[in-house]
Amino acid sequence: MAGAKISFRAGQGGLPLVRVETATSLAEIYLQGAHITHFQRHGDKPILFLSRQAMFAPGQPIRGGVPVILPWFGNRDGQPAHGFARTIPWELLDVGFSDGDSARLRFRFPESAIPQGWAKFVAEFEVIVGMELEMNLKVTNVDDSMAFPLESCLHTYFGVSDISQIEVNGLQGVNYLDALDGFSNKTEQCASIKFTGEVDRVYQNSPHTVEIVDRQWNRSIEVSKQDSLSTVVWNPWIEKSKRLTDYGDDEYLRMVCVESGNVKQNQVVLAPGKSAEFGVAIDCFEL
Ligand code: TA6
Repeated sequence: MAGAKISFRAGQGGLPLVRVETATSLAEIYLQGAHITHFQRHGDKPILFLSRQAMFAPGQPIRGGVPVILPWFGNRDGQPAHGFARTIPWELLDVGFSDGDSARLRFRFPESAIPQGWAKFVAEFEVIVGMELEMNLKVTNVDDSMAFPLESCLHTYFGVSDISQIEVNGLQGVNYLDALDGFSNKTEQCASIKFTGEVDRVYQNSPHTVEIVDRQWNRSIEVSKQDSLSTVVWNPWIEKSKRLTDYGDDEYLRMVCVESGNVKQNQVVLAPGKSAEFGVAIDCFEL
C-alpha cells in the first residue's frame, strides 16, 4: 500500500499550506491558524465546507474548514472574535506516518505571538489524516505565576447537500445557551435537530457523539469527542449570510457547523503548569 505523501505549497493568497495525500483521502492545512481547510475521501464529496468567498490573507480568519478557536470563544470588545490563535501562523513541529495509511502532523502555536499581558502557554494541535480526520488540541500553562481562563474549540464547518434536508442527532435533553436569545439557558427537545432558520446554540456538558444525517448525499458524518464537553451548532441562514462578507448569500444551504471543545460554562481555569486537552474524530458512513 502506497504510504501517505506530504507536500508544501503556496495556497490561496500565497499563504503556505501542507497538503496531505493518503491512499484513501486528501487534506489541506494552512499554517495560518493550523487551519484545516479541506478533508475528502477519494471519490466522495468533501466532508468539510469552505466558503467560495473565504479570504486568504495574513491576520484574516478563513471562512470554513476547522478554525482553531483559542484562547477564548465568541466576541470580545476590541479583540479578535474567537481568540487570536486562528489568524497567526503555527509552526509545523513534525510529521509522522502510521504503518497503515495515515499521516500525523503536529503544529505548535508560537509562544512569541502571545500578546503582552497574557499568561504564557504552549498550544499543540495534532492532526491525523486517514479514512477519518482526527484532531487533538492540548494547551499547557507554562507561566510560572498566572492562571488563566481557557476556552478552546474546533469550529468545524461540515459540507451538506441542503441544510433544510439534514438532521443533527445526539443532543436531545442537553442544555444549551441560545445565542439568538441572549444566551438564555434552554434544553434540546428534539432527537433530530432540523433547520428552518438561523441556529446558534452552545450545548453544554455534551460529551457524546453527534451525527449529521444527510440523506440526499446518502451519508452520515459522525463527530465523536474525547474530553470535549461543549458542542456548538450553527447555521447563519439567510439574513446573517448576507451580512458576512467572506460568505456567499446562498452558502448557508451547503453547510452546518458542529463545533467541539470546552467553552462558556465548560471553560477551564488553567493553573500554572497544568494542561487541558480534548480530541475530535470525524468519520463518515454511507446510509
Ligand atoms: O458558531 C458560533 C459562532 O460564535 C456564531 O455566533 C458565528 O459568529 C460563528 O461563530 C462565526 O464566527 P466568525 O468569527 O468565524 O465569523
